[in-house]
Amino acid sequence: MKFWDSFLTWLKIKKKQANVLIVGLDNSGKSTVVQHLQSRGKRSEVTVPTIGFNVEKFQNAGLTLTAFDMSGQSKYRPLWERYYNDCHGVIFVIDSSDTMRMAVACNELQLMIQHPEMVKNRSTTLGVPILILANKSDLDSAIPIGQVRAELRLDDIETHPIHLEASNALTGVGLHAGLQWLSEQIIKSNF
Ligand SMILES: Nc1nc2c(ncn2[C@@H]2O[C@H](COP(=O)(O)OP(=O)(O)OP(=O)(O)O)[C@@H](O)[C@H]2O)c(=O)[nH]1
Ligand SMILES: [Mg+2]
Repeated sequence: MKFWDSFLTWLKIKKKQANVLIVGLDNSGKSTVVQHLQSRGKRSEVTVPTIGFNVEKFQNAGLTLTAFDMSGQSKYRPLWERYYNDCHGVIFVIDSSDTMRMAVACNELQLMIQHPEMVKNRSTTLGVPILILANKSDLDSAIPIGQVRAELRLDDIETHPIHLEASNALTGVGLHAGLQWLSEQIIKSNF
């Protein structure tokens, strides 16, 4: 079966499957990001706070991505680590206007990258690639992307491939570029 899967993938008849974990604090825009990536902007449903998590699929760069859209509420955050073992990439969504909780977001990011399941990667010495979306960049109260980089201490992270992209999940700005980077990193990791 595995041979057939690989053979069909090689023939480009079947797309390679990868798991992407979507995390970040509550209200940062995770479900809105997923909704946009899935519908390519054709639909605009109102999102409700996620309970537990939702699983959605979409395609990009020859990959079929299974997205685990996790709830960001503090009582559900312990759920995130249960999915680290089997994830090939992470989208960490930040509300760029939520300056009061930037330190909380930074702490959650640090906890995640230090988790043993996130450090090991199939065939490289680097950990799972992480796309950080500085979301809600359309809001006047959003801080500049350079400040998001500093507040999250991204320049200190050496264990994981990291990419920071400003985004607006309502219009889709930044999402395609960010997802393209993540897909390329996943393909490179030869999972
Ligand atoms: N202005 C603006 N609003 C956004 C953006 N992205 C999401 N929102 C809004 O932010 C609110 C929360 O979005 P969700 O996608 O439900 O947030 P979430 O991160 O999934 O939240 P939880 O499921 O509770 O963890 C909604 O009202 C969205 O419409 C954005 O880029 N800009
Ligand atoms: Mg949600």
